[in-house]
Amino acid sequence: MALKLEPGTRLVVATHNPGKARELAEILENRFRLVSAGELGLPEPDETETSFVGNALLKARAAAEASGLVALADDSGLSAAALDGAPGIYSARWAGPARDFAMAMRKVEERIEETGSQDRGAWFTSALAVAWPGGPAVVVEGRVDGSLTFPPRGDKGFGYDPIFVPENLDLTFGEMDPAAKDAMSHRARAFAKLKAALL
Ligand code: ITT
Repeated sequence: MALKLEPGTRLVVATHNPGKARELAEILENRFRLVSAGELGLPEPDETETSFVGNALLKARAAAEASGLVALADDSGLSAAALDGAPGIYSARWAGPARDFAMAMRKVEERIEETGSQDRGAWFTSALAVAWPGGPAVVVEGRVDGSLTFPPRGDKGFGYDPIFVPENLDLTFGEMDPAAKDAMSHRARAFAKLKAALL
């Protein structure tokens, strides 16, 4: 039988990142009854895999097993072309335990300057995984391309949004309205694939 996610399903959104949780809630609209990992007091698993897809599956499976509910997890990050894709899956870790993204954005700028490269190309990736308790899991990946700008601009969004300008636009994700970001983001593109697969 094909895997389906029925509208109205109780779905645990397995993230401890409030910016991500808000965006996922916006993108999922009112399709599901969302429960947060925080509400259920779910532990944050160590992200021991070496890819976005691997870590998204790991987080979704852990939340599904711990809650007994269908779980959705996102693993995402910013990749700089001049840094061969770094920080990538280490995007959250570059901000340290205090989740200091002003510092993390300076680090991206400094590391690129150290390479001497003029390439400011960058992309965001989001892997979205859905896992059923004791059962199967599905994972998809979405990506948005663009370029980096320094110093950071805008106070909307979260994480690295103030240094990322999506292709063919002038505003950073940090300057765009949330709905405009949601219409083109890596996370929205991953969800479109999930929708095609599961809804
Ligand atoms: P969870 O694992 O609990 O979901 P996390 O913040 O640790 O939260 P990740 O390991 O997936 O999540 O790290 C992704 C990091 O990449 C995140 O902390 C952001 O800084 C950055 N990132 C991902 N999507 C982003 C977006 O849309 N805008 C800006 N930064 C983003």
